[in-house]
Parts: sequence; C-alpha cells; structure tokens
Amino acid sequence: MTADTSVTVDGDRFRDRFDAFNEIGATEAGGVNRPALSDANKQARDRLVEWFREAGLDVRVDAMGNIFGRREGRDPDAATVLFGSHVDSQYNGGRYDGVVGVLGALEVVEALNDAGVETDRPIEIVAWSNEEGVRFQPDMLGSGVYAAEFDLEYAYGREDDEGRTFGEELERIGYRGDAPCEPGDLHCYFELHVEQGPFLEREGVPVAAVEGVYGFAWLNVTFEGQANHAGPTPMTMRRDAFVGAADVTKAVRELTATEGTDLVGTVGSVDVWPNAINVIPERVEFTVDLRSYDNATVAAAVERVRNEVAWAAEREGLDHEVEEIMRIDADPFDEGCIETVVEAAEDAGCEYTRLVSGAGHDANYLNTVTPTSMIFVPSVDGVSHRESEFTEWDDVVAGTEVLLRAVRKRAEG
Ligand code: HGY
Ligand code: MN
Ligand code: MN
Repeated sequence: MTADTSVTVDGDRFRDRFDAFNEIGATEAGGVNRPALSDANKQARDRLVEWFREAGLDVRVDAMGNIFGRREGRDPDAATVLFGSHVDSQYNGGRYDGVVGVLGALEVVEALNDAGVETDRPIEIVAWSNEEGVRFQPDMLGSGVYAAEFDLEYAYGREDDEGRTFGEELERIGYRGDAPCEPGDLHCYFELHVEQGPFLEREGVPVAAVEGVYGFAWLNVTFEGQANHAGPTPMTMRRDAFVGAADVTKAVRELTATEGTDLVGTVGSVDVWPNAINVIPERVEFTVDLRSYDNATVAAAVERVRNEVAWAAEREGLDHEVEEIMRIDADPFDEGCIETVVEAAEDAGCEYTRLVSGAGHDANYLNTVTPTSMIFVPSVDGVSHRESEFTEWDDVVAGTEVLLRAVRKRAEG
C-alpha cells in the first residue's frame, strides 16, 4: 500500500482527549492513581466506553472486563486487526503508560472516520484489564485469560491487600461483561506504548519497532522469625526476619549486577510485621521481580534466589516460604508484524530503530494467539512507573502516525 498522507492523526484532538482522560485519578504530583477496578479505573472505563461509542464503534465488554470497540470492514468474514493497550495504572503512576496505546488506537479510528476510509478487514481497539498487576497479581491478567494463560476462576479469585477479589471488584464497578474472554478470528495485534527505558532518547529516535519482550518471573517470599524487645534481646538470641530479607535483596543485586548479563532483579514490595521501631521484625513478606530476554537466565536466577532464601533462613534461624506468582517466557514478536511497523515508519517519514522491551505488556500474551508487534515512543530520562513520567507530544503523534499506517497496511488488502 503506498503512503497515503491524506489520512493523518489530529494531534491536538488527541492531546485534548489525553489531558481530559488523565484528570481522572490525577495526583498532586502530576501523575495518576487509577489501579485496576478502583473507582478511578471505573470512571476511566466509563469515559472510554462513551468515547468509543461516539466514534461509532460497537462496544463489548468481556468476562474479564476487557473493553473492545469494533469497526466493521467491507469483508465481514475477514479476520480482525486488533490494537490497543491498558488504562489501569500504578498507584503513583505516569500519565502515558498504557493510555497512549488506548487513546492512540481511538485516534486512529477517528482519523479513518474523518477521511471516510473503509477498511477491508474489521478493526478492533481494546483496553485490557489489570495490565499493571499492582493491586491484583499477576500482571497482564485480562490479556492472560484472553490468551488462555489463566482460567477465569483463578483470575476472579485473585485478592488485593484488603482481601477483595478481582471477581467481586469487577462486579462492583459494573464491568463483568457477558462477552467470552477469548480471541475471535484475529489477523494480528499491534500495541503502541511508551518505551519506559532510556534507549530511544539516548539514540535520539522517535519510534521503535519492538522485536520482542523480556521474559520474567515474580516471586513472593516470606520469612518468619520471632518478635522480641529491641533492647534486652542479645544479638545471639535473635531471629530477625528483616535480616533475612536484607540478605536476599543484597544477593539479588549481586546476581544481576554481573557483567555480560541482561538479567535485572528488583525487590519492590516489602511488608514488615510488626513494623515497630523497638521490636525485632517477626515476619517479612517481599517480592522479587527477575527479567531477561533469555528464559534459561530467568530460570537460573529463580533457582539461585530460592537457594539464597534457604541459606539466609538457615543463618538466621527463620522459617521461609517462596511462592512463584507468575512466569512468562521471553518471546520474539512476529517478523511480519515487525516489518509492517518498519514499513509504516518509513511511509510516515519517521526515523526509527528496533529494540526489545524490558517491560511486560499485554502484547506478550497476544503474541501467543496472533502475530504481534509493538511500537515504542521515547520516555524522557527513561522514566516510567513514576508520576513524572513524560513523553514529548510530537513523539506520541509520530508513534500514532506509525500505528495508523501499520493498521491500514494490515486492514486494507
Ligand atoms: O511489570 C511490567 O513490566 C508491566 O508494567 N506490567
Ligand atoms: Mn504498560
Ligand atoms: Mn506499567
């Protein structure tokens, strides 16, 4: 398909919509707080459904609360081109993570509507539920059920810190939809997303065709020691659960900071009980996030962390438990879809590069059910999962122009 510059995104319309949307759950520090299935997430969902309908899309919500907007093509029997991302956020998250991909997809539909373009294939845009996995682990739960990685019963039973289940909360916000959570006849999937790393900015390039996503494992580790008075208890009599957690944290850093490996590791969430200044910690529960583009590297790291937990427990006389919350394989995206993104960038006259994503995305799971690729735009200072997350609007528009062309290449003939 030759470059047709008559169909183009409206960057101002898109930015107005983006700013209005991010007023929902806005935080003082300029970020957003819209965790999955929260009241703010419901408000965001309601706004999306309203905008999807205004754009003439046929809206459906599936059993996991994934929201789809469908635009028919000339050939009703043709497989669907699906594209989108997520709108749930970290507790103190950024305005761009996920939202750029969902509102960018809507902007693509608006651009096609403005130009009166009818595609051959039907196209669908989507907002996946619970991509972040901060309130309900694991992450990418909505796309994971859709791709049959998890069953509905498991997903509905996932609990947040207050013991509320995913199923109850989905019901409470009115997004436990009737549509089955499973793929229809899909042609391919694209996802526009901010890079969430420093590479594109360092290269001075506005767009990347994403070749694949790191695999990763999430562990939940619990140490049980013994609470006691911080004063009179001799050091030789202590069973301090936090010392165990500190040892494992140090080991994760040593394990990942070794030269020549792409392995990264994070101890991100720590719960200490009783968490009092003058009481020896009795119980510490913490998470370990391990990632690499090589599955064997992740597997070896999980094994080593399990050993480090056992050794730390031994040294400090602690009981211990390691639960593997999730494991997802690294997977190269579909070469054909990567090529489509590259051609789309060339058609848009946009400088581009290729890279692999260290962040997980719904595209990980979509890639197991249909040919998939992603489009990245730069994150200023490589920052994400922080309220100061920022991407230059020209770069957002450049990425959306590439998404528009990639979708058209696949949906028109
Ligand atoms: O963890 C991730 O990479 C994604 O934000 N869920
Ligand atoms: Mn994201
Ligand atoms: Mn994220």
